[in-house]
Amino acid sequence: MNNADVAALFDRLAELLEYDGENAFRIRAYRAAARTIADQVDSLESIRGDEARSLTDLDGIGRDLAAKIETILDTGKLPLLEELSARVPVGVFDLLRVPGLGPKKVRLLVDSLGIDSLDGLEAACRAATVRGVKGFGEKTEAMILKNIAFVRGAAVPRQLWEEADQVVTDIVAWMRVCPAVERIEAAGSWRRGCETVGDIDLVAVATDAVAVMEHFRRWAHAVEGIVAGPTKSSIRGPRGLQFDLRVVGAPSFGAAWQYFTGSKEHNIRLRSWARERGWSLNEYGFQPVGSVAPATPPPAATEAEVYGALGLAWIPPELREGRDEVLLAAERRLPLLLEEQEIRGDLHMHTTDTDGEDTLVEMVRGARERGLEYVAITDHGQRVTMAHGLDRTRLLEQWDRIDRLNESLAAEGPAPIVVLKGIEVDMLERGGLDLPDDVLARADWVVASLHYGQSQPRDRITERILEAIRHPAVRVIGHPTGRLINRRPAYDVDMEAVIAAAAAAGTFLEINAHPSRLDLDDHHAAAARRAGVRMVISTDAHSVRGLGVMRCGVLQARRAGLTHADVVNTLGWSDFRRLLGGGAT
Ligand code: DGT
Ligand code: CA
Ligand code: CA
Ligand code: ZN
Repeated sequence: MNNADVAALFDRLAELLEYDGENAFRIRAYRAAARTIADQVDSLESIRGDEARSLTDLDGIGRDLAAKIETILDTGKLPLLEELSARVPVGVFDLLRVPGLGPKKVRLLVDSLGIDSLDGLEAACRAATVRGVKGFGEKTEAMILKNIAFVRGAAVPRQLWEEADQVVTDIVAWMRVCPAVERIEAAGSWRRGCETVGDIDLVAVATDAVAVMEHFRRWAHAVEGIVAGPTKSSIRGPRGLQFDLRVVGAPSFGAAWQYFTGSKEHNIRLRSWARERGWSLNEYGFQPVGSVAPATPPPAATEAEVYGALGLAWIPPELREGRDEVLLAAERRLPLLLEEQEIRGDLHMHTTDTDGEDTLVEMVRGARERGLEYVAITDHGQRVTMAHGLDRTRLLEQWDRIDRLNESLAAEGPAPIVVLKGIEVDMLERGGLDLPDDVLARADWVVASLHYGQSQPRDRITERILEAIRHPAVRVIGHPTGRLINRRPAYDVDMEAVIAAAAAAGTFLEINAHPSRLDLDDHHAAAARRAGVRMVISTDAHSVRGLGVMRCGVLQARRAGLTHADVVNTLGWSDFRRLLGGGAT
């Protein structure tokens, strides 16, 4: 059982307890525990095995929860969850997957109409009996019908941030065309830079909300309406993606943008922080709570006003995950997050010499147009036969071309872009690298990656990576966990050991900026930072266009709280050259 598995069991438990009408505190405690566990980089096993640590040291984990975690680790099961699951009709699990139907609503439907399956729910909606249940209406019925079809259809996986970003740009531009729109901003997980996005949340200030909603539904990429109201509408757009739009008054804009940006966990923390200071905070603004003399609520037209009224610095959306950001904002200790324009070089890219689409010269020209000062060309080593990986002869031939390219770039004028002679070596299944040490010793920049033997046991994979980390020629470990979002989970690797070894050896870890990789992820990158490991954000571009994903890597780094000092390729060329040591170009 890894941490995510354990967290999923607690989330499931919370859901079933809520269905069962259990008290809110207990439910919240399990949800908080799930979150804490999912956020841990160190495995629960290792925390439990460490004499200096205890599961009860974790935020929100008391003795009872710690005992439950131990049971799960030992048996793979949670007896309380098994017990509850056995009591709940099987069909209820399907009903819980219908968007817009939480556990409480499902319970009402089960109890009052005896519904116990998606078919039953659909029939009841068509027979218009659902609207008779307290809290349900005609609109809810229509919403349920649409969403049932959705649950039955191919489950739409969460969209990659970069894909979502394209449609966000499009709809925001479309909404700005509407004369009634005074301001429109996107919020939610997109704004927080999450690696995947479930739906798109938009907040608008408008003179005429009805006109805004009409305009919204006329968006060229709208597939269907889901909910249509005067201040709140939802539509389905491309690839099944849902768009929620809220229209608010200008004085509430800061509160609304803050609210719909979330995360839910951040909002919960912020609200309790506000409450402790005498204010209730919702998407409309502040209200005094429990004060004898009614105080005038502070303004909430901007986010800075909302956070400021609570004695907090404005918190960048990427940090709003309910970790420690509220405390840091109170103490004015928020990290000064990395910005994309601080990136000065790109140290992982491919060319037509292996599996890239553009030539060496095209890639370098593309990088120069992006304003980079240096790049490393890191085609695949010979093990990657599918990509026609480079053997010694072909690699040395490429490096000759790079020497000549640098000469001609230098002849064009002062401060030319510098091209480093690099390679992405493969960590072989049996250990070792796929090019000999005497070749690697001549490289300016070596990225070591693991592409084969990904299903080997944890010890083997970890050992292969540790060996690469300790290799004198290896500068950075490429996409250290190998995960591909929505496609393939990470290989089984002991990331604590990897991070510790990287710190000891002074080897860097990559944040691969490809939208499907984002590897290291935010949790691992934060852990690496705490361990004193420096990171390299690289595009792993296989084309000139691919150089554009740097911003995705930067977003992930920001979510991890990284500053420019944590990221090696923020160094200007002269500093970076010093870091490389005498040998470089
Ligand atoms: P997603 O869409 O699954 O990628 O994630 P989000 O974070 O965009 O979540 P979404 O679309 O359900 O809601 C947008 C924001 O609205 C969310 O981040 C925080 C706020 N919000 C939604 N539901 C709740 C809630 O029950 N309590 C609180 N405090 N905030 C909520
Ligand atoms: Ca959302
Ligand atoms: Ca939403
Ligand atoms: Zn690569």
